[in-house]
Amino acid sequence: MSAINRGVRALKNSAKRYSLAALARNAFNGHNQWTEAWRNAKPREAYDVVIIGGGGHGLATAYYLASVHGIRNIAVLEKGWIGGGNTGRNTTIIRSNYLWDESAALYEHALKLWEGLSQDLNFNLMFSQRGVLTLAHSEHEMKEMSRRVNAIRLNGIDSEVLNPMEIKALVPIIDINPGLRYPVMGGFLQKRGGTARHDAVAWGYARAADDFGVDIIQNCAVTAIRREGDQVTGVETNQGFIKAAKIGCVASGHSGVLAAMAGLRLPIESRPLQALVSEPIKPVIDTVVMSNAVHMYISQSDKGELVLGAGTDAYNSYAQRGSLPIIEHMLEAAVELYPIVSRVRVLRTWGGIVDTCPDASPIISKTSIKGLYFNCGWGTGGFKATPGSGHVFADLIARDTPNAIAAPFALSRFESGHLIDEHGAAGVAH
Ligand code: FAD
Ligand code: PYC
Repeated sequence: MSAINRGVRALKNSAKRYSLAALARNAFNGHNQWTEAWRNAKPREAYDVVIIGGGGHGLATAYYLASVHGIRNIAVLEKGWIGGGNTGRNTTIIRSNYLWDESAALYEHALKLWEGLSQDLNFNLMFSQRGVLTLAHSEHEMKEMSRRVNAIRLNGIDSEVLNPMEIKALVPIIDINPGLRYPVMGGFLQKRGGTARHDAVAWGYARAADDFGVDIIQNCAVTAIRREGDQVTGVETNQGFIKAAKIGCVASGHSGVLAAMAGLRLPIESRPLQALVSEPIKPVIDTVVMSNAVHMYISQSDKGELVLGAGTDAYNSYAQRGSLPIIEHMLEAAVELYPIVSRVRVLRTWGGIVDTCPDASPIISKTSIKGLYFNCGWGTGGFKATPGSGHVFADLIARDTPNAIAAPFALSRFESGHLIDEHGAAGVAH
């Protein structure tokens, strides 16, 4: 299909989906005739770009390749259902308060995109800038916090220090008794930080990419990456061989597996990361509070569930589940800091597999194989980066050269030693 035809189809799809007549028709016919938000595409023989991984980052990459770079002969291959990986498993915290200049540039680029993303995708992502507060529980953390806040502000990113009384005013359910095992000594707040609806991010990008003619192919597992000499030629999948001039791997916890398919080894470990929600209760907290020292964080979803998360499990695994002691440890801390938590029931716990780099920073990089690119290593904190990651990765794939934001995150940093150590900003331990 030509680019013009795809453009015309995108316009027609929009008119069909969003017109008042369509709304009225669907309201009166029992909502039975909504058009699918994206086509259930079957693989074609060849594509200019194949993206492996239909999470937020992969879908965003496809969307920006199409919308910014005019490359529309693209397939996104997802072994399960889109957003069924970490995109649909995370606790949706968004912020850009990182220590080093390179990370500040990357995560702030993402946050700026978040600020206009619902409009850009014409999809309500429920992006809510309710603020993200990080607590300090010791003298050491207080000093570290001053350094961090100064660095963040020097990069033009909002960050402010709060004392315990100010924290209590912002978060009435918190216990600021100085006798606690981990007393609240202070904290720093990024007011522009917040949350978004994670599934909506996958759906919004999928629909927008589909409007540009991108084929989104679910239940399509990549089983091998083929190359001739040092150039990729395509991928083997459970739906057959698909030719590709360029391949972008955006498979989060399974990045190491994909790299091995191409004969590469990444400096990555894959570990379970767990979270849970309580039964829904009336609104009790309208910001996000993180506490790195005790490995727990809390927010409240729009449905009323308390959303609580822990640090990573200590062992490597590809099972999307973690161990009970991590949950118990996190809940002990939660009950101490927020006593009302002891009176709500746990509704659901789950885990995802996160891919962590030795410096707790991502990889956005070309490889030694022509046409093969990796976007991975986001560890416990890639949801917040979704739009920025897709935007710069699309740019890398389209131009075959990294832009200024992506360049520091190339694989070559593990040879040169120019690591970007963001363990302190990771929010949860890993
Ligand atoms: P994914 O959404 O995992 O997408 C990768 C996709 O690749 C998957 O759908 C997978 O099925 C597919 N895939 C893998 N192998 C293949 C193959 N061979 N063939 C085809 N498809 C394949 N980050 C934050 O910023 N804030 C948070 O609050 C936060 N909380 C988190 C809480 C938990 C419990 C977890 C697990 C993670 C959290 N994260 C958070 C991290 C964040 O979820 C991830 O960094 C981010 O979602 C990664 O997005 P992605 O699109 O790269 O990965
Ligand atoms: O990166 O902000 C973060 C985060 C919070 C919970 C998990 N990751």
